[in-house]
Amino acid sequence: MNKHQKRYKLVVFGASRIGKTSTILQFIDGRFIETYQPSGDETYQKTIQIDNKRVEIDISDYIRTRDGFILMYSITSRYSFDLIQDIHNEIYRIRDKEMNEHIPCIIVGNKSELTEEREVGTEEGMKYSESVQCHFIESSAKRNENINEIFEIITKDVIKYKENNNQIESSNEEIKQKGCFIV
Ligand SMILES: Nc1nc2c(ncn2[C@@H]2O[C@H](COP(=O)(O)OP(=O)(O)OP(=O)(O)O)[C@@H](O)[C@H]2O)c(=O)[nH]1
Ligand SMILES: [Mg+2]
Repeated sequence: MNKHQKRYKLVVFGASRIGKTSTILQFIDGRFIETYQPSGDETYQKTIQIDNKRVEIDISDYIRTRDGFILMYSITSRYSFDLIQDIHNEIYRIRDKEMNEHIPCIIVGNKSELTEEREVGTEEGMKYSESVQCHFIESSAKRNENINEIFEIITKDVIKYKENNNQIESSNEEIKQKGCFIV
């Protein structure tokens, strides 16, 4: 990684067996494995191009201290969709953020090709995501549908978020240097 290249840390959260590892492997290696293997705490890296800039993203399943969150459920599992809502609340609790503050996040309904087994409607996923100000997409790790898009959308959100926060930090710095304090 050259020293000008930025690195962003993402995490994929969600219930067991909904396709988190499959999505990451499809994205990183362009492969899909039918047989299920439970995950440990692996991390994966890939360099992608965002608006003509190369950025490195670092993806894991289980780590907490992340820049952006991919909250994944399977459209075939109502339980996994409900769990996303708990995880979302938990992230805000751990980060000590108000619900109206933005944390870079995308909600992903995976296994989208299993239409016959669908338990969660597209509209429903979309509505919930809107209500918590997260991006939303349905994907299929199996068919490699919308996989790159997941990582592109979340990385753009993280970049924008970091730029805004740096602006806020540097303007706070300016205020401090001018000797003003806001309590
Ligand atoms: N039909 C279909 N099957 C999928 C898709 N994505 C993953 N799978 C299958 O679902 C099973 C679980 O996928 P994993 O990627 O291991 O799920 P995970 O969320 O990482 O599971 P844990 O690591 O246990 O939390 C595997 O048998 C995959 O082949 C998909 O888009 N469509
Ligand atoms: Mg896994």
